[in-house]
Amino acid sequence: MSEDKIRRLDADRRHGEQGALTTQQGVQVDHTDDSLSAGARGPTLLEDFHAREKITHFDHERIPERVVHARGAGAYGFFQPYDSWLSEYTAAEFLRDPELATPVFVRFSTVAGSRGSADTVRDVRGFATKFYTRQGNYDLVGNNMPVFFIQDGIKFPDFVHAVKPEPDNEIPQAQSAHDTFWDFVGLQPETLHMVMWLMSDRALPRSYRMMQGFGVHTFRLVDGHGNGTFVKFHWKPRLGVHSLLWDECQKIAGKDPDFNRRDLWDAIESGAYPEWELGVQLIAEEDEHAFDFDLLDPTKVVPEEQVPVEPVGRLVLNRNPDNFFAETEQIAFHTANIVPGIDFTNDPLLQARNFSYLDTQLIRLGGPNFAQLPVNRPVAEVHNNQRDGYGQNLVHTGKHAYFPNASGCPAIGGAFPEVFAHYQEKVSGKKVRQRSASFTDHVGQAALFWNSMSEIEQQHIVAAFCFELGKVTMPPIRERAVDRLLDIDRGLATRVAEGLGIQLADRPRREHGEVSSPALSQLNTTMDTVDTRRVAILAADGIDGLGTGKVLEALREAGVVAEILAPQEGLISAADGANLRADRAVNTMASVLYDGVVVPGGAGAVETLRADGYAVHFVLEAYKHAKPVGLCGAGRDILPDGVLDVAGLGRNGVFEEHGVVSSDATGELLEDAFLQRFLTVLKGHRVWDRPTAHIPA
Ligand code: HDE
Repeated sequence: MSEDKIRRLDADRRHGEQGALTTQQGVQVDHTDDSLSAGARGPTLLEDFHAREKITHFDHERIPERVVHARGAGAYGFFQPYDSWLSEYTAAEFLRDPELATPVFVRFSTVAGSRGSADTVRDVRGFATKFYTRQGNYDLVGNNMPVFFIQDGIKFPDFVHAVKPEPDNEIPQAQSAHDTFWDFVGLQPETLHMVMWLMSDRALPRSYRMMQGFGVHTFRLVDGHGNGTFVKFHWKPRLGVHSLLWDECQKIAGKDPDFNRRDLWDAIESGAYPEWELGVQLIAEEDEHAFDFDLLDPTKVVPEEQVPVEPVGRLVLNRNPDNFFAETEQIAFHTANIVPGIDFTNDPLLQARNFSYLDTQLIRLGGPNFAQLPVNRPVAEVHNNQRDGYGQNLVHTGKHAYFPNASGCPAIGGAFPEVFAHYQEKVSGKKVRQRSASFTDHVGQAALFWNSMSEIEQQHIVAAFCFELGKVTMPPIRERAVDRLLDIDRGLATRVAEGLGIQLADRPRREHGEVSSPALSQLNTTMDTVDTRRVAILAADGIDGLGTGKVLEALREAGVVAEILAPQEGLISAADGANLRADRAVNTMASVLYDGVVVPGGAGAVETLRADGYAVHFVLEAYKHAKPVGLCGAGRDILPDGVLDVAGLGRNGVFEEHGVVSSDATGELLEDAFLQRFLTVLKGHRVWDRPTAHIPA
């Protein structure tokens, strides 16, 4: 971040935080606990300017929440290219200069819910990045899914009204599992590809730090001579792409509705800075029509196997905001905030967005001067003749607020790429209200997505359809939606129809062949790391203190966030006198808030834990959710006899079966073997082949 920007932010931050209590006018007051009244039991006096000002300001604290993407969390960081190879394609300095770290603010969000809704709902996630470049602010306002529900922005109000809570009773909050959403889907088949993504694990991210991001539209890069190249933007997370299970999501929505927000905040506070790689798919202008879909159609991906994603640079988030409202709430993204070297295409969804974002900020932020808010201010200098308006913070001097004027200020800039120049695309056509014929295949890529999923991902998709459509109250809506699936894949439609107990129409499916794109399966994104995974160690008095300490140390050394949970917080008296402290009481947490669990040895401790419903439920639930379970020595007795027979717990030595890692003696705990196996399972995120039907949910 530039020194100037830091200085300005610091000045803003200091405002109102230091010194004695004053009114807005700077008058010091010595009492803010009682109103001014005529006698201690008398009426409050109108002349109490301090009380009136305080309450009036409070009355006006709220601004309209975003009409979509109201719920979000953000952070500052930087973007830096690896090298200068993109210079051949773009004049945008921040993408070309490897010496340049451009400051950014990124805001992640859910789409449908209100500002106070839970983080772990089934939904698309926003991934919006503001680059404070030296050539002006550039906003890449993307999502964690590479396609969208509709092709033309004119359908956006219809789509959003359908997915939002129903208007008569405002139910349900932050969910697509209701009649109006599925009514729209059934009648508007261009939604189908995106609906497949929404029913997939992508809609349930384990963390914002473990999501891919996509610019969605095809944009243009423009080189220093004005030549264009089509581009698709991709963000790939360093930690791989990982999801929660739907059952977990629903439980976390109660246990910790701020789960994703907290995760981002905690990671940054602890110095585990989230990272993504920016990649681009480049397509030459002359190849515009080389695909069996239209590049301008935002319901289509360009398969990575066809056009590889080439790495450009790295995004690191390393600073939490100081004030949620001032920064995360007031940040104003706009797809039309672009810089020299980047341009739009005629994607009709993008064209509508280029209108909508400025328009929405005017009502949300109360007037045309929101770009002066600290989080929105460019680091590039701003000079123009725009004046006045609500919330004007600048004191413009001089007489000239028009152009041309005698002083010639502000001067007109030089030539591209110093100034922005629109890509000189040739356009012609009759004025028509008509969808291009090249936009009509709504199911080919939905089938591609389905074909590219692993068996477990397909199972989750079927379960998601059954859940969502199971909440639909009007049978014709449900039936039409299932019938649409027939066009994608008969197997999918049959499984969903069976799950819902409805009869599938007897008509042929459309043929798409078995084409697949392995890059679409998130199981192919797993990275070789356990960084910031959360592991609970269940403990109680009588625990094997030394062994537990070693597990804790080894996990933390590997980058895991390991926490000791005990029936009470505070000191634990270990069997061997070692010093251990519980980080949290087990009943304030839940297995759904962790990625794995370890029960160390110590017969006394395990007896106490076994008598504690929370602890037993904790391990069983972690097992049910396919998480790594580590059981050492007496820790193997945590569960009722026979429950985990499948894990081969009777065996000697260090043993792993279906992600349950056990060692038969406490001494073994110290062995690398136990930890190595546990960490290997943790790297895989979940143990998808674990049989769990015998454990209650
Ligand atoms: Fe948005 N979208 N959108 N959208 N969108 C907004 O802008 C809109 C679309 C996306 O963290 C609003 O400031 C229209 C696609 C994100 O502040 C609004 C259309 C994609 C965010 C708006 C779309 C997005 C928004 C609401 C169809 C993925 C949150 C508040 C033409 C590529 C940004 C605001 C943040 C927010 C309009 C479609 C992503 C109303 C009209 C496609 C990440 O302007």
